[in-house]
Amino acid sequence: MSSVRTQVGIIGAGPAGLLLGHLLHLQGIESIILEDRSRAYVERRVRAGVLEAGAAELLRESGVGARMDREGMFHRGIYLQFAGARHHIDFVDLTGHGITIYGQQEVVKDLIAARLAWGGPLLFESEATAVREIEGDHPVICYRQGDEEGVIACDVVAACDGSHGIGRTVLAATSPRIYEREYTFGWLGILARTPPASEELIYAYHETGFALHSMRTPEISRLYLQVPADEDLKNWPERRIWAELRLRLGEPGLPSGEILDIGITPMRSLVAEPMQCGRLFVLGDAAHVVPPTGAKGMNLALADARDLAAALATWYRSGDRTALDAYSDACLRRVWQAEHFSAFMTNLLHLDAAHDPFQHRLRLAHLAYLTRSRAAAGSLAENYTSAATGLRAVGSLD
Ligand code: FAS
Ligand code: PHB
Repeated sequence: MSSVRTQVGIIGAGPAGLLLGHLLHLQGIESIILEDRSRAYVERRVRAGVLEAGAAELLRESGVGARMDREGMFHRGIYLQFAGARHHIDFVDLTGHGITIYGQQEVVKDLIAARLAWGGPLLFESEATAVREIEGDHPVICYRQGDEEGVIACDVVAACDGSHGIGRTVLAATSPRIYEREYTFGWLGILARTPPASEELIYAYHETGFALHSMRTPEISRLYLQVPADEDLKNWPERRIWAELRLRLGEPGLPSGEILDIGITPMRSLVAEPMQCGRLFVLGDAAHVVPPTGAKGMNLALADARDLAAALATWYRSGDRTALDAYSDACLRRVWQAEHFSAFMTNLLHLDAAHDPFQHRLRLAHLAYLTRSRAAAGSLAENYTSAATGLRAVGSLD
């Protein structure tokens, strides 16, 4: 049994864990990151695609944004497609902020490369199996790497291990309040080698269901279709996927292409309160999950990492625990705003299970209102870009 010591033990090498480790390093604070999967797996996993301006700026300011600036795509806004027409919502005109399209796996690659470049401890294929003594001053993480068992003694444990990790389990033992909503539908997502049909994202509401046209590069499209939550991929041969995308997106000429990745993502909302207990701090999907309609998941994870890194830097520098004790409250204000917006966008753009005609007309009415009212469009833009509540509005490293 190997036993090592560090200041911050981090579980999970997703956006939250990797950025936390990076920001702590910039403050001279040691950490060890445990990641259950291989490097190849986490760098290949296709997930989110949208970075808010604050998140992009944070990556840039902390020295890991160079490739994002070269390869990321800046978008002024999004399109809403409904009732056979397409309408642009110009975020820059409405809020002064746009968004950057840059795949989550690219963010993960950049953060892993930065950590390995300075020799930061990052243990792949190492599963955290237990977290103990979180109520004391010396918590420990037990982990398994192959046949080896190990223990990491630390001052603080940061559970960044996603919605199925051990962090949520350990937190659950402290009787947090769990707020949860399951949706009756999910997203069938494909990554396809075909040029995007539009220069910006298209969110489409159609009487057969929701569709989203996103992208990763000028040659690679990322496309989603609303499907029943328990849908079987076998019911979706490629021909049917492309036909339904053309119909719902209003893009009869959408070219098909080689499908590079395909999967069905369930839709749910969840918040665990509080996001901390003693020396355990929980970040990202381990603490909160949002339906991806608002493009918030990765941005929330990065924002939690920024808040916790700033609070730990103050605590290590001066012993002042104020920000550390307020970590959960500070994050939850942002999280609940994002939960509300994600639920709003999900309910606005997806068919309900009953295909209720009254709800359908309410959706069309609100979509039409968004295209007529600068105030309504401004509220959507402010929430989508987090212009009022995002990274820039919380915490600071210095
Ligand atoms: P992550 O889940 O990214 O990372 C947690 C890491 O911890 C993983 O690498 C996992 O292997 C590791 N881990 C788990 N248990 C462990 C243990 N016991 N020991 C060690 N390591 C452990 N968001 C969007 O905004 N748009 C999208 O389109 C979108 N699509 C998604 C598709 C899927 C299939 C999923 C699951 C999520 C999607 N999300 C999307 C949300 C997603 O982007 C998350 O919000 C984001 O990954 C959260 O980042 P982290 O909190 O770092 O957690
Ligand atoms: C994506 O590009 O994967 C994406 C974009 C916007 C969303 C969800 C996913 O709301």
